[in-house]
Amino acid sequence: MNHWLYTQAMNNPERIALITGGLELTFGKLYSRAQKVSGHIAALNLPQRIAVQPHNQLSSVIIMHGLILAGREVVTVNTHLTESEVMQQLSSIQVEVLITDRQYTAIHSISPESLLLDADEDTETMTTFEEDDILSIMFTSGTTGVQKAVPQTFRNHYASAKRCRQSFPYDEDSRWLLCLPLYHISAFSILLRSAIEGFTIVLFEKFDAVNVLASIKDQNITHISLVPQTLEWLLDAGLERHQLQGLLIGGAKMDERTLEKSLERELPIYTSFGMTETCSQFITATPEDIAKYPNSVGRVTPDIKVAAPLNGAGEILVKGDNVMNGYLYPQQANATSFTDGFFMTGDVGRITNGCLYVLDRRRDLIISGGENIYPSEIEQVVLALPAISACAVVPIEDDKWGQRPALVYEAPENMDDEIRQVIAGSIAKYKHPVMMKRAHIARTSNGKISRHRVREWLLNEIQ
Ligand code: S0N
Ligand code: AMP
Ligand code: MG
Ligand code: MG
Repeated sequence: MNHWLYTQAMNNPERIALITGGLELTFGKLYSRAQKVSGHIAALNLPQRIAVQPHNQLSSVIIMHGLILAGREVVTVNTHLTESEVMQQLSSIQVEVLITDRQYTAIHSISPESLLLDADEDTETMTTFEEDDILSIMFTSGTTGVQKAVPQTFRNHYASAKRCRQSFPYDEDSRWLLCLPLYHISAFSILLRSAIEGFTIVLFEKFDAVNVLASIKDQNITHISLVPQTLEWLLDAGLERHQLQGLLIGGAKMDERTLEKSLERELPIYTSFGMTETCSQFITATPEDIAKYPNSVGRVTPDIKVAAPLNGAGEILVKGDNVMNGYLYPQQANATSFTDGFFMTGDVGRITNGCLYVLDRRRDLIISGGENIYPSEIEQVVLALPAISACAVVPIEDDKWGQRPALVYEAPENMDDEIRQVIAGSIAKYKHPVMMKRAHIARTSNGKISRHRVREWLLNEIQ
């Protein structure tokens, strides 16, 4: 198959691919700039698997397309992580090169600028790819605290884009506002949909409600992807419909008040459900679906299944070309992640009237502003302090972020400062507990700690 960006550049060279920071780039220009990057990568003899820590900037878009054209696997890394978190992720899948503007000691880093210098030599790039090649690799947090590496092939991405368009209509004349981080599939998928379909992306360096509203009003934005939290912030700032044809909401459950407010303003809301492993949403409720079945995430197709009796609750299972083939790391997670050809999401749902409802998310997952946090990521770090005999991280409700993590720990004396210190050195700031309590933690008869009971205790305590 021909590279999607190559095809756009050949067929529609003058069409606008990207608008950002007052700049406009056509598909022809984007392709030629990405091709130069690809030439640099080839000339430097860089390995097959290359990580990038992308800011939401033009340079990242060019570099990521350049990596794809060079036939490299693009490993995307969250820009907020600490060095130890980055190294854990990269070493788990043997990545030796990272494109970043940060200074790391433990890995060969390349600055984005050095890849963007004009190459003298004429560069030849491959124009085709194999569908089962890996295009990207993303990390997703797991229950055990270990980050899991998710490979996403060309086939996966193409199937996902096709599926997306079926329930969330867009075409080559669309203008899609991109204000989510490029290292997540929520945003990366927009880059690929644009290369496949030929629509224009309006890229935001960071989410800012006032600027996003101004862009929606003045730049003829037709489509936007948001997490529930950023939708709420936009509503509070006065979001109106203007030229919007669709707001794609995903990554977490949207609360009913946010939906009501959106409907009062006649916003064309699409609620969706998906994950990194499925290359973005695989089921999406249209405004018509939502009018009839307000809390559902869309109509079920034959390749979606809930492993439970009709109308009962059970794990949501999904099958299809958009689903990853299996974690690259840890491999043993694959044994418990597939059943009968279906991927097991870990989330609990129910199918009623042909629509899917998400009832409960993956065990103990905390979602803060659309970023996932597993308690064990934090608990493991805290438990490394010898004075701490037990601890539990549980969610508390938060007006701004939806949820934030709180820590309850057991120790002979107050350890707040030591805990803060060890956390600061090893865990990204958005995962830091916003509250700490020292207390005796009750165990079950077999000695286990129940986060559920700790949470109940804490809620009682802080009332
Ligand atoms: C909400 C966002 C935009 C907030 O980030 P912001 O305002 O840019 O913050 P920073 O300037 O980076 O930092 C300022 C301070 O705020 C702290 N902070 C940042 N983020 C968080 C957070 N999430 N929770 C708590 N604190 C946070 C920083 O630490 C910093 O602190 P100080 O000032 O003290 O140093 C940002 O968080 C964001 O973009 N969130 C969304 C991420 C996302 O995209 N999640 C979705 C992941 N899921 C998927 O990709 C699968 C589903 C999917 O594909 C999808 C999802 C949505 C829509 C469509 C789809 C689709 O299917 O297509
Ligand atoms: P990620 O690890 O970023 O790919 O996040 C995927 C997870 O986000 C899913 O497994 C769910 O737990 C959660 N999620 C995504 N969409 C929804 C939704 N509509 N309702 C509830 N949870 C969701
Ligand atoms: Mg994640
Ligand atoms: Mg999420």
